[in-house]
Amino acid sequence: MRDDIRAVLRGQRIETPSWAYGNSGTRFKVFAQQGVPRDPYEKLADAAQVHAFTGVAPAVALHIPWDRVDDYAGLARYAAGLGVEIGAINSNVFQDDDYRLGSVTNPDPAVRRKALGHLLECVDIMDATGSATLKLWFSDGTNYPGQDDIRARQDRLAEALAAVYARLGDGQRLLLEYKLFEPAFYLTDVPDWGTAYAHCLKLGDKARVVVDTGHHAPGTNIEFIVAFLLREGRLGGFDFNSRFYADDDLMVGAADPFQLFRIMYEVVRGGGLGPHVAFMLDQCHNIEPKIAGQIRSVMNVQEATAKALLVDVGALAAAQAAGDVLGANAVLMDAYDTDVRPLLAEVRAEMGLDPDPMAAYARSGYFEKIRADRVGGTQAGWGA
Ligand code: PSV
Ligand code: MN
Ligand code: MN
Repeated sequence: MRDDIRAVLRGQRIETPSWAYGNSGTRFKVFAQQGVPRDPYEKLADAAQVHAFTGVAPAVALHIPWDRVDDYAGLARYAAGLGVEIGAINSNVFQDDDYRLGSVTNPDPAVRRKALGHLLECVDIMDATGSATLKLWFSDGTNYPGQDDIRARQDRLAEALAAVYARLGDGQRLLLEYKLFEPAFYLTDVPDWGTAYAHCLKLGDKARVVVDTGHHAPGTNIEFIVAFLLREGRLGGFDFNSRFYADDDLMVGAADPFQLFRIMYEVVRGGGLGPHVAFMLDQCHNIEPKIAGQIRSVMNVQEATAKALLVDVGALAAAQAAGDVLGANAVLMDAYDTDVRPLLAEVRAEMGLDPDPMAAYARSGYFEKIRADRVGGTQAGWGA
């Protein structure tokens, strides 16, 4: 197997979310699990396990205020001591009563000021932790036609984004996330990549779009969006997860591994495998064990990446140029149909890791230890 592919796989970097380690659920029920973290420090410790067994998950995204601490610089030092670092800072302007009619698009200027204050606080936390990325997802929208003025809400959104953008320091950037619907059902203020892209273009080069794979209508060609944004230099990253019906937040690559491969092929094709694109997981493990669920997810992304790297680009280009429809499709499918698990096992061995992260984690006894040590773990924030 080519050395350059192995090198890329060794250097891959996948960020796990702090909220994946705490209890989560649906609006019907949060199922408490044993051994879940009681505070942000324990979430980092769990994330460090995912990195220890995969070697490619060195960063952990925080969610504020779910991960609020007194000393953020201390939290970053604690992370470093565990062998991980703080990744994206995720804002939360969707869980206060004040945000019933929206946050930065709320018709009430006082609520807008409060929301903006939180977003700016998140940049302070980036300064303290050394995080380079602010990830913004807004639940803002309306439930009924006529409820509020669509254009005015866009103006308010643009105003808030501009204020946040102006606060970003050198080396910091803002990722704007879109979502088709939910919790608003009639209108969502950032419903699609086009809206996010347009706002980012206005803001400047430090503003990029983040693609959450669960945030599209069924059948959406997500790889087209990825190809387009990469081509325009505006793909900031991914929130990876799987969906069957809505924003299911299931393990990435579980529902549709072929889609994940197609996305990763466009990433490779567009030169997106690098630090300028953040590969984040945005998942909740409602019924499955959390650390193992994250390890499995990281492995799923690795497998899709390996297959994407295996595409014979020369043969593909030749078939495409010749108008050989079946030949071109066969080149892509050959890569997808390759069993890359032996290759990844070898790559892990080269990194000094166990070739089977799931088994190695199970053998480690970490879960038994946290189950005994931690009593009364907290919810991730969802379903609270
Ligand atoms: C809500 O849909 C959501 O899943 C968004 O995707 C955010 O990225 C995430 O929550 C964390 O706020
Ligand atoms: Mn997301
Ligand atoms: Mn989501």
